[in-house]
Amino acid sequence: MSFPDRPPPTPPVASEESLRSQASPAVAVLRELRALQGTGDEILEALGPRARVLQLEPGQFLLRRGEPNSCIYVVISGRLRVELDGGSSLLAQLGRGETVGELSLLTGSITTATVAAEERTQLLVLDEETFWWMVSSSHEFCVGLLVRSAERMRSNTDAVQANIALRRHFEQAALSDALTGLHNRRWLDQMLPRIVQRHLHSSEPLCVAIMDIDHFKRINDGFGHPAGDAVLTRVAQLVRDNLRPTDFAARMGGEEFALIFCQTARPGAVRAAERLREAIAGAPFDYQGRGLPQVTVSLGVAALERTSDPGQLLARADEVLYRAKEAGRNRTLWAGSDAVSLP
Ligand code: GH3
Ligand code: MG
Ligand code: MG
Repeated sequence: MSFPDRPPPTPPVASEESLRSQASPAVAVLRELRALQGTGDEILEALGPRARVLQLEPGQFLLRRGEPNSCIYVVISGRLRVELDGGSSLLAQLGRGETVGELSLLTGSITTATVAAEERTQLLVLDEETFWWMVSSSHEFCVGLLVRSAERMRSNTDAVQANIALRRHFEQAALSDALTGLHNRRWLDQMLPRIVQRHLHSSEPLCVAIMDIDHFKRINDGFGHPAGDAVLTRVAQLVRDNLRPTDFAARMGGEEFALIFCQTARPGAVRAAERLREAIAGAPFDYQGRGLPQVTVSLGVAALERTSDPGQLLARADEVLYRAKEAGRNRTLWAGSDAVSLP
């Protein structure tokens, strides 16, 4: 069950009037509640008239996240649902003898979770004064309170950890390419400016290459789109195998990749690009046991200049890539000079 979209029209907490009309809970009932276990009958007898009984209907709210709370509630019967925010992440379900409200009461802060009844639920309500009276009267109550508070904190920490892991997972997914597992265009747009800044700041050389698979359309047309996908995946693997750990690779889209050679001047970047081009041109490609034509790539390399921004850097690499295509493909050219490698 999840919470209704809208709060119920009736106020979640019963009025004083109706509270008073409820009979005091019998000592026998109190004695069986986990929260009060071990507490002597004398204290339970004195507690009876001080405590109130509250009944919630299914879906009715007891506490709302962000609102103040000054009571501790013990479940007599029924079940409560504790969520971080209404309707989404279930934090806990509380049954007979379990308590809620102690953390906000102890810390004097707002409620950190939303609590509602999953079914018709009866609660023992200890207001602040009664709560502190119990603390000073019953050692067993204090010990139980400590244990339950520790459990509650542990479960909250677990939930926070799980949320952090989930967020990391989504952040990671948002920045990587689903097909190849390389970084994606969004990553490139976010990271390249930072990488450029870092290199400009430290006056270290940086090169960027754009690599494009030659006649990729022919693979799609001749062998089908899934075969094209298999080629993209294999090329990405060859990229990973042939780059240094300090370099970066991203799939910019389609059959186009950006390679970032950190702390590398143009001759080193061209050598790295050529090594990769040769590895691809020499690698066997197949799809479902069927051999595919030799795959080749063309690359355009551009070096960072003091005046260039990330956009210009990529544009210059793209420009030379275009020239490499025109010059016959399966080659690396660099910006600002003639071809440095013609196979
Ligand atoms: P060139 O040598 O000039 O680069 O020619 P090309 O055929 O490689 O380039 P073109 O731009 O004509 O074709 C690229 C093709 O890549 C067209 C597009 O349908 C295909 N493509 C883009 N993304 C994907 C993908 O994720 N998977 C597959 N299988 N094909 C894709
Ligand atoms: Mg292409
Ligand atoms: Mg292309």
